[in-house]
Amino acid sequence: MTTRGEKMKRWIVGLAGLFALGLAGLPALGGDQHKVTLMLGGKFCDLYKGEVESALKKIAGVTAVDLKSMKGHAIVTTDPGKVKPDQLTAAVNALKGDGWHCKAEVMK
Ligand SMILES: [Cu+2]
Repeated sequence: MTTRGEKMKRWIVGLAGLFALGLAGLPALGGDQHKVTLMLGGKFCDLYKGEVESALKKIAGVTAVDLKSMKGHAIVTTDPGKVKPDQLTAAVNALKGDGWHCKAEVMK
């Protein structure tokens, strides 16, 4: 025989289980992104941040480029496993113009 109290208890346990699953899922979502910090250099490169940003954003798998949080650096958010750090540095190293060029290395 099931009492009202037992039913209630089962319901609460079930709800707690769902809640725990939800919590477990959150870090998995958060871990779905990856950040690479590039140290920028090169003659007058700091005047061409727009070029750096658009070159990095053109790479498939790059979801965000942050040039503001750390002076002289680009914090690049990528989908994990889709972008190799070498692709990011290569894109920046290819930027050059009349009397300027950019260089990047991955910060460890
Ligand atoms: Cu640095």
